[in-house]
Amino acid sequence: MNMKDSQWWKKAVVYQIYPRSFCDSNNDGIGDIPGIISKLDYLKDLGVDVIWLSPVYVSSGDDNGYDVSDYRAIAPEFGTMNDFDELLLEAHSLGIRIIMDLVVNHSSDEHEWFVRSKMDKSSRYRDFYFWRDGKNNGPPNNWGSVFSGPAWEYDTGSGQYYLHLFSKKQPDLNWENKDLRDEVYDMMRWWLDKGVDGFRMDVISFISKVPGLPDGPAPQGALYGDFGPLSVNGPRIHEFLKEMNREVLSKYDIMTVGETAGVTLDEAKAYACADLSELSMVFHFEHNGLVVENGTKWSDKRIDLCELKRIMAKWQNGLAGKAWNSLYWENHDQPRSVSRYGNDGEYWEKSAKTLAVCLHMMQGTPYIYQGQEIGMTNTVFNGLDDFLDIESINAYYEFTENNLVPEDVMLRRLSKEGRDNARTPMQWDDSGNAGFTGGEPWIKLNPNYKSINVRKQRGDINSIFSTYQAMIRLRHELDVITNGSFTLLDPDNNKNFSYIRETDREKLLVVCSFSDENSTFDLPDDVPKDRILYCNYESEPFISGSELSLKPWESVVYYTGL
Ligand code: TEU
Ligand code: CA
Repeated sequence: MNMKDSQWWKKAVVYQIYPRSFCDSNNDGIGDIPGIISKLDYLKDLGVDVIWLSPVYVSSGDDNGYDVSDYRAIAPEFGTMNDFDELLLEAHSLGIRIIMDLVVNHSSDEHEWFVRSKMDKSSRYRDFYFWRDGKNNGPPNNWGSVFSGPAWEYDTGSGQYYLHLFSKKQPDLNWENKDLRDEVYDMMRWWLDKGVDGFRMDVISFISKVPGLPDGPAPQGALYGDFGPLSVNGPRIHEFLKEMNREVLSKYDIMTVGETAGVTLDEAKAYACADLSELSMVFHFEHNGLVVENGTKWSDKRIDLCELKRIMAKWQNGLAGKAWNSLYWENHDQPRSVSRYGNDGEYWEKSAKTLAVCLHMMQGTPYIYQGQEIGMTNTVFNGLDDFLDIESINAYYEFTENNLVPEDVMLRRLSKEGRDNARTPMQWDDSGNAGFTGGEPWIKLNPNYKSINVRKQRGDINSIFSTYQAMIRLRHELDVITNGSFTLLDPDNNKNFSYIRETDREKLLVVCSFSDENSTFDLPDDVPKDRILYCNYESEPFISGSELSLKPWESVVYYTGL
């Protein structure tokens, strides 16, 4: 079989594991690989097809594993390579595939390549990174880092600066250098030959920089210039990915997903082109951007439903037949979806279910982030000390010390958008530490684990967990979910999110209330109402003529098949 024809990932559902926070087997407070192995039956029960494993490599620990210091070794806190091999074997024996996080826009400053590159200007590794002379007694250009401060760090030893778009312990790798690219491809083959099933590629849209690294635009009052136009979807990005595809990816039956912050619809059509000359699919960030105000996600902005619908529909229709979508509300960088898009108070359960339905009935490969399947919520932060994430801590100081935002306002914004919300331990049961660890967890638990946990929901047909099971089953069974066209209904209705999926043999109508109030919805003519596949209330919605009455956060899926 031509491997490019299999495309098993179009029908697959992916589950993201953030290993540090998933399950701790040895009570040191840190989740680990044996912990994951012990929960494979749980994932099988949920029904997912693929695990995306956030980084488990040896790391300097500045960004929880996204600063890799050895790409071919497992961090001792997560276990051993034997543990990893066992995980892969056991997952495969259950029919679950595993994709690895590939973090190659940057390495750690403790990676051997960087250590040598810093030590010796004449080493072959010097050019693996971006070393530049300073300008006017300052950095080589005006770029700011994603994690605050300048994107350059001065090295007294060599008298030059190196580039780091993220933390200064994450120096950017220079993809212009073919030796570096070959090293990366070798390492990828090494994992693929071991049997892993693909990669999630960290900020892969950042790897090609505009030569000369010119200044970025800096609106008045901005502390730094924006590297975006000079380093996101850069001039050689598609050349690099096509080369990687030719030399590595195309030789294996795998899936790849690019984390492409800053990707546009047109760019995505190239990255995730149906001819599979680059990646299987990409993550776009447009819906995450709905909270951005004055250029920052640290805002009080609430999501506007009509805007959300417009964005989702744009990607559904824009990529149809041309490239493949990925579908996600959550990951380890985003707040919990039931807190961001739903109602994590009175309508916690209904809204978590509705978010599941609304996303999983769309076209594309869905990603479930650990805990999302039981409706885990944003946590409670009592002060700056409760934040562990480098992004939040650095942002706090940058915004408050420059008098951009008062301290209490900044703390409120960090609580709403901070990445630690996603990183609290997985809530397995209501025992001490939620069954995550018998020791002291590395990060505080969400205090609501006594009411929100796996033990309470697994086996209960009315739980959020069961809704996720049902959505996954439907995706496996119904071709229309994978292949049907998408039509958004009533785009200007700010109380519900409804759409039709259709092939010549099947039709789905998905109606989701995103409101705390009762609402009505005008059914279009000729909608399929033959069979209800799912409804999150006990009694189905009331239909009178063409008017459907919806209860708060009600969702229902109607089906017609030929
Ligand atoms: O994230 C890339 C990215 O664009 C982040 O800036 C993300 O948007 C941000 O955290 C939200 O404000 C990837 C990883 O997913 C993230 O965990 C890493 O910290 C980052 O790359 C650097 O490797
Ligand atoms: Ca452990």
